[in-house]
Amino acid sequence: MIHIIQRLTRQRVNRLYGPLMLLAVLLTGCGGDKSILNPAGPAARDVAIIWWAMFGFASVVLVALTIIWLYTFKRKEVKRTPAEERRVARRWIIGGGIALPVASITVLLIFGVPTGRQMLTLPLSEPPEVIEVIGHQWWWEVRYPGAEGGEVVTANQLIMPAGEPVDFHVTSADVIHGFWMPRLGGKIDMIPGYVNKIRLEADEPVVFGAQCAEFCGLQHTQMQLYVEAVERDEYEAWLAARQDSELSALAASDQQHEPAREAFMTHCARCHRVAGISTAGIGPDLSDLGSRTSLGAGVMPMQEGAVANWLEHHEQLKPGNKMPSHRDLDASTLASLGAWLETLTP
Ligand code: HEC
Ligand SMILES: [Cu+2]
Repeated sequence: MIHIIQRLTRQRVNRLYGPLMLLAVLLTGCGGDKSILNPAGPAARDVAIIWWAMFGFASVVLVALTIIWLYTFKRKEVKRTPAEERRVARRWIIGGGIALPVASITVLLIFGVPTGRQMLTLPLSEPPEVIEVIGHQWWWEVRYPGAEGGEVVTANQLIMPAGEPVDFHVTSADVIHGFWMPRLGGKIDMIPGYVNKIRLEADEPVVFGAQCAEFCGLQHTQMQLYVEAVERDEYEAWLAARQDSELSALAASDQQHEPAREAFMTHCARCHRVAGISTAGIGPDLSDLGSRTSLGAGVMPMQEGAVANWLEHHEQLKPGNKMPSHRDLDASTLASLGAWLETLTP
């Protein structure tokens, strides 16, 4: 007897397991640092409200249609003349096929248009901060043209001031990419040869992720961007520490890393910029690499020894990425290059 009960409960639990797991997976979409349902700014909040309203309305429609559909099995045959039949059919077509969609689309536009409008880069009395983001296969170049003391350039991380609108000017160096910070609002295409603009704001200091949202090749999913919104004064200090003059001193700071710098000039300088040493922009700017939270646009966390590990294994860590293999360099050279690059922490 007990045996049978046990078996039955187990079966019941087993049967519930699938739907429960599915629910759990679906609910993960409601939180996290890349969820539109976890808004961190005014535009994203409006988008989330519209999303919930649409979800609620769609649920009501689904339930109503299901009830009507079930009712059609139950109801008794009504005798109608062909003319009556046509009139009833017409009522459904006009009501459900024209009036309902027109009404719901109108309501959607009433709320949707202002939401979209607040992301347009319309003139403001005080011009907002401009941050330029350039998509590359498969990494992000980020430029701060408005920095006091000259433009600042970084890669794979975006620091922005919180509590004020920021205009993002986005473009691409190769194929079409998509700039998307789900917690701040709408996404926008990054198109080669054209600059798209979007205005977004973070309410308060926060850290979250952005993601390339337009399929751009093999490592599209590994094209992630670390975003951090900070207070205005912290933002300015962050920029000041990344002025060329500051970074150049950093790159040349001690004799110990002289061999690594030489190896860099021979093998890496044609693609990477390190302020004060090299100027190329084919790969990510490495001038402040030591201060990053991850490497390879989110492929691996930054920690001691991570850069050497990336240099040695990047072809396995991010297959197909556009950096050539470093198999011609021995492990100790790569280790010294890694150790030096990790010291570049403004
Ligand atoms: C032909 C150009 C090229 C050369 C030469 C090159 N790299 Fe790269 N490197 C790249 C590209 C492109 C990426 C971006 C890969 C990705 O994430 O998809 C990259 C990524 C990196 C990264 C990760 C940067 C980040 O923001 O996460 C480091 C560190 C790096 N390279 C160091 C080096 C070193 C050190 C050398 C010399 C031994 C070197 N690279 C040589 C093109 C190059
Ligand atoms: Cu992309």
